[in-house]
Amino acid sequence: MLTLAIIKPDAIAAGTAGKVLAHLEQAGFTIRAATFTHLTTTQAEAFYAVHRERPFFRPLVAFMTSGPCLPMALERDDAVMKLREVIGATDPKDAAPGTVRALYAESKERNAIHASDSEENARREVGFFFAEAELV
Ligand code: 3AN
Repeated sequence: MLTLAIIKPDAIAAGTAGKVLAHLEQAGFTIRAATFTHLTTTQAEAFYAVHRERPFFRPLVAFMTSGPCLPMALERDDAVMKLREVIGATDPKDAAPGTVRALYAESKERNAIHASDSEENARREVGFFFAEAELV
């Protein structure tokens, strides 16, 4: 099963992307596709369209377009649920010890990594960044 992760601009800027990736590999995930990219405003708005009405939508889009990020399709059994476990809660203050966000996130917004939250969203989000032919 595949899920989508994005190592966010804060982790890239902090130089912790490699550590985050090592953490995910250690947790049994295999990289099936990855693309180092700098999202445009249009792309970030489309990706986070479900949050359009939320008060944090504009700051979220501004943050996600503030620098490069690393979207990846990751494979593992039970990938969606397991990746949510491994990354921890949205706010690093609530994230369980040893999770990616507890270790590397700065704040609720600058929280190091995105992960799909359902199988349906994982299919949509993997498809947002990668064509089927790019999944190796
Ligand atoms: P998660 O990334 O844990 O699935 P979501 O889907 O609720 O969290 O929110 C998407 C992104 O929006 C989060 N990763 C975070 O960057 C940002 N975000 C969510 N809630 C807030 C908030 N209250 N204030 C600022 N940013 C937020």
